[in-house]
Amino acid sequence: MSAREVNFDGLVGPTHTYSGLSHGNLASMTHRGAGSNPRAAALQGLAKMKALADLGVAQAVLPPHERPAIDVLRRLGFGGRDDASVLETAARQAPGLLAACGSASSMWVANAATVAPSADTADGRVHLTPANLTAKFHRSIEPPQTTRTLRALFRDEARFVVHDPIPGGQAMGDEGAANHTRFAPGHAGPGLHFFVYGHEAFAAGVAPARVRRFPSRQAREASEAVARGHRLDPAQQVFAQQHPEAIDAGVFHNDVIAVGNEHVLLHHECAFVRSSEVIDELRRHYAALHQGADLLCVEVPQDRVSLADAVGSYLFNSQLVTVAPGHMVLVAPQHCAETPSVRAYIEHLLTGGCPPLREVHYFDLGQSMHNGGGPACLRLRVVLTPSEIAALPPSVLLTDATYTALTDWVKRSYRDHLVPADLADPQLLTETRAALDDLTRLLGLGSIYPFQIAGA
Ligand code: SUG
Repeated sequence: MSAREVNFDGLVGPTHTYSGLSHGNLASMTHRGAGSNPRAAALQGLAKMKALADLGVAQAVLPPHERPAIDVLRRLGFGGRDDASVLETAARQAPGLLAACGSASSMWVANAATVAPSADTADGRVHLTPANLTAKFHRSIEPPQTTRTLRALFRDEARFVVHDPIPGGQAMGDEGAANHTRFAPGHAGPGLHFFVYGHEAFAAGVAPARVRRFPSRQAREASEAVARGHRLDPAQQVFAQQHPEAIDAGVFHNDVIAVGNEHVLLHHECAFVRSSEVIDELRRHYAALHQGADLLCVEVPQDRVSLADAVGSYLFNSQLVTVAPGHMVLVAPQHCAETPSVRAYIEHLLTGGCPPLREVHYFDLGQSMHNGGGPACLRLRVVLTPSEIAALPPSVLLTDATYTALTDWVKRSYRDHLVPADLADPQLLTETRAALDDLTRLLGLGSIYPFQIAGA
């Protein structure tokens, strides 16, 4: 059955701020307290979506979450007559919690869920497991909304299963597709699922996540649970451990150090523990699934691109997309063009270093990048058949008309300057809810947000 990859991009929410919430994510740590521009952030994201759609890549949108999360602040004991008093009390007593509950981090939808296409699963349905995101408080409050949103989009239960997130606790962290890559020629099944974890939760009894300089976020046991839930065949799964040195250099997700597409894996020399064994295992499994076909693994040596340049430029957080059979495009952050070692390496890839790669397109995603979110962080890949695409609410697919409607919506609803202290402003909450109400109508999603759902 024919299938294509649909890139679902997260729309940046109206409360996009820099609060330094992600220890281990160097960009987030560096930009703590800086002024942000939510309007520019959302428009930069939309410009990338439009460019991909123009390249012929199927493109869809995922809506942002309601922030500040008043429901969470109330559960944390900030009561009051009305929502304005909740904000005021939280700002006075616990500004850090308010910043976390106001973060627009749901934009990085590579962390929304892990996905298995219907060609790969035992019951022939598309499986999605929302990530539990237990490693960071501000992200751990995302799964309930992510689950509601995915169930509103993938609502046909004959075709789709949206699981509950994996039970958490810090050691059982699951960060979704950012630590998962699927390989398959032309995206058609059966695919090989590559899961990368940072630590084993139960390696020595109940162990906490390994902490050296920076903690790891993904547990092997969580990835295994996702694979079981998705009813994948063991022959379709490979697990590998992220290199602790990479985590300590700021590689908080595998998609900061490796990217794959169809039959290609581009990875840094320091991405995995026992890298050559991992690559052998991947190639063996891939050949077994696809009549001896080769998985092209391109290793980027440390002496060509250092770990520091890889993290600083976000080379591996580029999207590698197929625009025609055998013709791939690298969708890279502008920072790559400005980092000499990385720019030179991309030239090498384009001139024979990675034969299917024919073009690079650079994008200014500075607003998201300053929080550690490059092109690949902003998208969730979902391989769908034509009838599965037809079962989605049509307005979530990006067309010229939806692009225009969404950019107009951003221009009339978003502020162009915020600092974390602005999250206490009750007027910002009112504006945000009005904007999200408009958006759910525009996307044909019905009521999905706590403020729209009585008693949620
Ligand atoms: O989880 N940054 C996000 C960036 C996520 C990037 N995603 C992928 N690599 N797939 C994170 O660390 C920073 C928010 C702040 O500091 O205000 C933040 O959450």
